[in-house]
Amino acid sequence: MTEAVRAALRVQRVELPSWAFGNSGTRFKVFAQRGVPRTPFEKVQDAAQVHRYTGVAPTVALHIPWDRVDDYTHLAGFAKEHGVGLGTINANVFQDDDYMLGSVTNPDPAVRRKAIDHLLECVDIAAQVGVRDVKLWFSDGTNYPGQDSIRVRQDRLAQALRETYARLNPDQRLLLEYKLFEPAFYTTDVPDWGTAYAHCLRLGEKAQVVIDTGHHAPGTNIEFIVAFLLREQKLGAFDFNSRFYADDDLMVGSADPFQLFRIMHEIVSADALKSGAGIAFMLDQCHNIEPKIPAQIRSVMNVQEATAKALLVDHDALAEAQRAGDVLGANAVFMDAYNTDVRPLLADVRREMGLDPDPVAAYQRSGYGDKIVAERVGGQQAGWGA
Ligand code: AOS
Ligand code: ZN
Ligand code: ZN
Repeated sequence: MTEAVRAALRVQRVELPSWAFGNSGTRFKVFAQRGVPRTPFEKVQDAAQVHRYTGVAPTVALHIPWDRVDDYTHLAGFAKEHGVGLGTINANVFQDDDYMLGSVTNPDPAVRRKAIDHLLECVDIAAQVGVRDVKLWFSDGTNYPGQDSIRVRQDRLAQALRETYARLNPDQRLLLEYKLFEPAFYTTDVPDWGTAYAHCLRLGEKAQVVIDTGHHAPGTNIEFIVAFLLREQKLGAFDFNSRFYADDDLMVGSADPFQLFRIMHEIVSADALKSGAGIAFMLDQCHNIEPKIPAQIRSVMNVQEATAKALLVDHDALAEAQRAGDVLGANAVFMDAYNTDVRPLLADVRREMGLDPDPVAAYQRSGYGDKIVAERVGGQQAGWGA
C-alpha cells in the first residue's frame, strides 16, 4: 500500500499560474514587492524555482494578454531550458473598456466579435506551443434587473463557445470556468457548474468544466460537484485556492484543509489522479501580502498533503463499513486518513526524488529571493487581483 501511495505522489502534477508571481492586491491597495518579475520570461524563471524544490510543478499557465510575447515558441524554449513547460492558456476578455457590458454576451455585435477573436487567438497560441488546454472565464453578467435579457445572453454565450470549440485541434480542450458572482452582481452568465456543464455537454467531449474552489456560495458541497462531474466525464480541471468569504485566492489548503482532503478523496476514489485521467490540477492564486515563490511552494505542498491523506484512506474498510451501513465506522475510516501526519511520508518521497525534504527551507537557503531583489527593479503587476 505505501509503495502505491508513494508512486502516486511522485507522479502527481500541479500547474502554477504565471500571475501568482507578479504584484497583486485588492481594489484598496497593491503592496509592491521587490524582485517580482518584469516579463513573462521572469515569471517562468520564478515558476521554475517552485518546480525545482517540489519536483511536481513542471508547467506554468499563461494569461493572455498579461503574458503576451512576440514569439511563444521562444518562450516555450526558454521554459524548457529552465526545466519547465508552458501550460494552460488563460483568455482575458474582462479588462478592456469595451467589455463594460460584457464580452461574448455584450449586446454590441462588434464587441462580441472582438472578444471571440481573442478566444480564437488563445486557441491558436496554445496550438502553436503544443498546449492542450485553453481556459475561459467570463466576467460577463448584469448589475441590474432588466439590464439585458438573461436568455439572449445565453444564446450569445453559446454561439461564442461554439465558434471557439470549432477552432480546437483534435488534441486540444476548451475548459469552461464558472463563478457565482463578481464583477457582475445581479446575474452572472456562467454562475455555476450546472450552467458550465450544460454548455460543455452541447459543445462536445473536448469541452470540460473547471472548478475554481473559491467560486461558490458559502457552504456549497464542492466534493459533490467533483463526484458528479467525474461521473459524467465532464471535469477538466481545478483552479485551486482558498477562501474565507468570496474569491479570496488565498493559498490552497490554508482556510479549509479538510475540504481539500474531501475533494482529493473523490479524485482518488474515481482513480482520476493519474495524468491519463485528464484532470488538470492548477493553482489560481494571488499572494498579496506574503512572498510569492515560497507561497507557491507551500501551496503545492498543501495539495500534496491533502492528496497523501486521500491516498491513505483504507478503501476496502470504507466500502465494507458503507455496505454494512456502519455510519460511525465509515466516518472513522475517513477521519483516520485525514488525521494522519503525512509530512514524514512526503519528506521521504522527496528524498526518493532526489529533492530536499523541506522545499521551503531549501528555497530560502538558495539565495534566489535576494538575487532577484538585487537584479530586478520595477517589477510588474500581475494585471488584476485574480
Ligand atoms: C476569476 O475570478 C477566475 O478565477 C479566473 O480563473 C482567473 O483568476 C483569471 O482568469 C486570471 O487568469
Ligand atoms: Zn479561477
Ligand atoms: Zn477567481
